[in-house]
Amino acid sequence: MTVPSPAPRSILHVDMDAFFAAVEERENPALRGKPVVIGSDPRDGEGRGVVSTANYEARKFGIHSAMPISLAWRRCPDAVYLRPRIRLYAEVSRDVFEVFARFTDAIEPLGIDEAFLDVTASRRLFGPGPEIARRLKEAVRDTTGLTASVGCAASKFVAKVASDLEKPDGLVVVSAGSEAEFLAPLPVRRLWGAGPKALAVLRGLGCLTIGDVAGLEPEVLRRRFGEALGERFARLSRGEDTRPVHTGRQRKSLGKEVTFGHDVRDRADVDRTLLGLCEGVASACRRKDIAGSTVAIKLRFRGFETVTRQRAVAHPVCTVEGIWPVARSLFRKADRPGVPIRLIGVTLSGFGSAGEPQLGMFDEPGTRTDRRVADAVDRLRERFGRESVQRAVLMDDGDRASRRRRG
Ligand code: TTP
Ligand code: MG
Repeated sequence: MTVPSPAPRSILHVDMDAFFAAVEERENPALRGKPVVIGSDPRDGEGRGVVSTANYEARKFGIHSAMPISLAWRRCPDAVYLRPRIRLYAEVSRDVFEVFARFTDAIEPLGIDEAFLDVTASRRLFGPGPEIARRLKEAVRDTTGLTASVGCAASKFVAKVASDLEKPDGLVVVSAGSEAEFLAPLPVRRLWGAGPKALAVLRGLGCLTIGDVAGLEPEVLRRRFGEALGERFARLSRGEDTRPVHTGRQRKSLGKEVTFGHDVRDRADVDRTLLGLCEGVASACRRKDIAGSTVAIKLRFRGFETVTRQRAVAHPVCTVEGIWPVARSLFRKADRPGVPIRLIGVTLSGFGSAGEPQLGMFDEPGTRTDRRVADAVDRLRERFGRESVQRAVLMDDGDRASRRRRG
């Protein structure tokens, strides 16, 4: 029996060409065809700054990013030297990412001018991956007047290598199954994660191309680089890379805390504050579409003694119903009755995506409903402000009375 392998993904790596310089050329067409160098301190070529980027005409003179301006000047005194206008480039970057967003939600930005896009689910709408790549390049050009280079493959690594091969205005497609063949002739320095030290070791092993690495026994690589890195090189050299496109930066933890204006003795007050903090953490989680599997609390007593307690929960949580009981129980255990409290905080960590029900996140009875209610509350708060929806226990009595009167 053969195990069916998952259908190949369509991943694009998109990188704008000579980005800062291209924007300057767009703003001032008189620059077109001339060598253009963008640098932090280009004063008459005497500046001590470095080159941010150079257009492709200037690159013919051997000018490239991170080189001292003074050296660029010596190589091409006739180039046009310009100071970077970061705010302008950031605006154009926003336009570029808006074009990306027409094709998919699964966008992982890598910098101001480059991103991975997982367009697997977009194929139904826009056609096969290479067709989406072609359309995307066209849309970027129509909308921004700039060119992008795109790599299209079934994995991030291969797409990234591909986008760089035919710059500028390139489109390189690597079909699923031909990754190893595509990578084989390329120099080892294109192997992801291979820094100067690793490159020296690889060359010492006789590897000049990625194909040479693929030809080694994986065991040799594991011995030289350790389990993790050795295995990674072995897999990447054969074009195997299953890493997902990460949308939104993955957070390590998300927490909220309050320092009381005066030390608080009344535990009911502390409870209310703790519940409010849990609410804040929960709604921030849901806005980011993440759920955490570890709840922690922090307590500071009068005299600055600080304690923290944490507990892992069976299912990742992103609702106040999930976080609050754990936080309250941790608080009870850490509390020193009678000692005034100065600060309390709640932190959630151990995140995955809340949008991955296959992890069993929402299998707990009632959790689905919690999540739906919570989402509705989030939407109301967005429209009418934070105060519109309050849990009864969070309102003090005066508050409740005044609402009753108004209601
Ligand atoms: P890159 O995409 O690395 O370079 P690029 O877009 O200029 O050229 P290429 O066609 O090779 O992609 O970086 C994007 C922008 O980031 C670049 O235009 C300027 C800025 N940058 C720096 O300021 N310093 C640097 O060292 C690098 C590498 C880039
Ligand atoms: Mg670029």
